[in-house]
Amino acid sequence: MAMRMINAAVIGTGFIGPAHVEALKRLGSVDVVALCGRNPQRTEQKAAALGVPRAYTDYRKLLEDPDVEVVHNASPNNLHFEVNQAILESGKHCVSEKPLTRTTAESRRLVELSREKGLVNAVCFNYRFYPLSQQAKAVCDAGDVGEVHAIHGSYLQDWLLRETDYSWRLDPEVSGDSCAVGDIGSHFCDLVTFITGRTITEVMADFQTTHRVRKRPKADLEAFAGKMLKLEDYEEVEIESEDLASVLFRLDNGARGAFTVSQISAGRKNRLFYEIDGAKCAISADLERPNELWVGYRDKANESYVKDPSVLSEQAQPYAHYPGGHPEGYPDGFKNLFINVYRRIAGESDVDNFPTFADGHRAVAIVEAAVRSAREGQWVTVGY
Ligand code: SOE
Repeated sequence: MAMRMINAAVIGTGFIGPAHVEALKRLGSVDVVALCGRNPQRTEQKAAALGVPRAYTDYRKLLEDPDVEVVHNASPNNLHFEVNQAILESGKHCVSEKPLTRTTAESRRLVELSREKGLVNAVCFNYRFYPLSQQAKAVCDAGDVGEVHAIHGSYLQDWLLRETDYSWRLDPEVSGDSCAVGDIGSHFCDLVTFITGRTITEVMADFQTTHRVRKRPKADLEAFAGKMLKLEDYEEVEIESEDLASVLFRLDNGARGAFTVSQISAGRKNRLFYEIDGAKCAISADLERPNELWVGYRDKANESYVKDPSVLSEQAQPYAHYPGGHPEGYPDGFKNLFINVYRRIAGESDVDNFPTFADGHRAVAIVEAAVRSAREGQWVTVGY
C-alpha cells in the first residue's frame, strides 16, 4: 500500500530549523513544502539549499497555505507561545521546539488549546530518541533498576565561556527568565523523568552569571561567520541571566537529585551526563557518547550496552537503524522523534509516543520554579 505523503512546513532558519528539514526529508513520508524566516534573503537562500520550494517571511501567510498540514516551530523562544497558538488555531498539527513557552500561564493555555482542537502536538526533547535512552527507559520499565533512590548529573557546554560570547538566549525578553536551566537543564529534567517515569516535585537552585557584562557583536553574527571580530565591532551589555547553575531536586517517590548546568565549561561541547541510582543497579550515560549505556552493580561486574539492535530490548530496537559498530547520533534523534509524530498524524499509531505539550508544560514549570528558588534562596514546589 502506498504511504500517504504529509506536507510539512518549518518556521525558523537558525541552527535547528534546517535540522528539522533534514530529518523530515529522511522520513520518506513527508514533503517539506515551505520554510519561513524573518530575513527574506536568508530564508530564500536556506530554502533553496535545503530543496524547499516555498519561502515565507510572515508565519501568518504560511498558516493560510492550504497545502500545509503540519507546522514545526523553531522560532526564538519569545515567539513560541504566539506562533504555537496560531498554528493550532489554524487547524494544523504543531511540532514545537523547546521551551514550549516562556511561562506556565502560557504553556497551560497551549495544553488546553491542543486538547480542544484534538490536534497532534509535540515538543522536541530529542535526547529521548537516542536508542540508548530508550534502552535506559526499557530497563527501568522492566523493573531491572528497582526503586529509584537518586538521580544526578550535569549538562555542560562551553559556547558562552568568554565575555565576547553573546546569544539571544542571554536576553530575558527573548529567551525567558533563565538561560542555562531553560536551555539545557530542561533537557536533563525531561530525559531523566522520561527514563524513570518519576516526577520532579521540588527544586532548590543556585544561579551564577559569570560575566555580568558581555560584549555583543553590533552586527548579525551570521554575517561575520568565520571572521575575527575587532574590539570596535562589539557593544557592552549588562547580563542578568545565568550561564551556570546547580539545582537540588526531590522526586515524587522521595528520591533525591542534583544537576549542574553550565555554558562556560571549557572543552565540554554538549555533554549531557546522567546517573540513576536504583535499588538493583545504577544506569548512566554521557550523551556525547550516544551509543553507550553503563550499568553498575554492587555484587558483580559492571556492564555496558553498545548500540546494537541485536542486544537492545524490543522496546529500544526500532530506534536503532544501523547494525552495531555503525554509530548513530544527534540528527538521528530528530528523525526518530518525527517518525513517531508522523505515524500518529497519519493515523498509523494511536499513542503519543513522543513528548507532547503536556511534557513541554512540565519542563516550563520546573524552570519557572528554579528561577524563583534562585531568587528567593529557598526550596520551591514545582507548580504544574
Ligand atoms: C544550545 O545551548 C543548544 O543548541 C540547545 O538549544 C539545544 O536544545 C541543545 O540540544 C544543544 O544546545
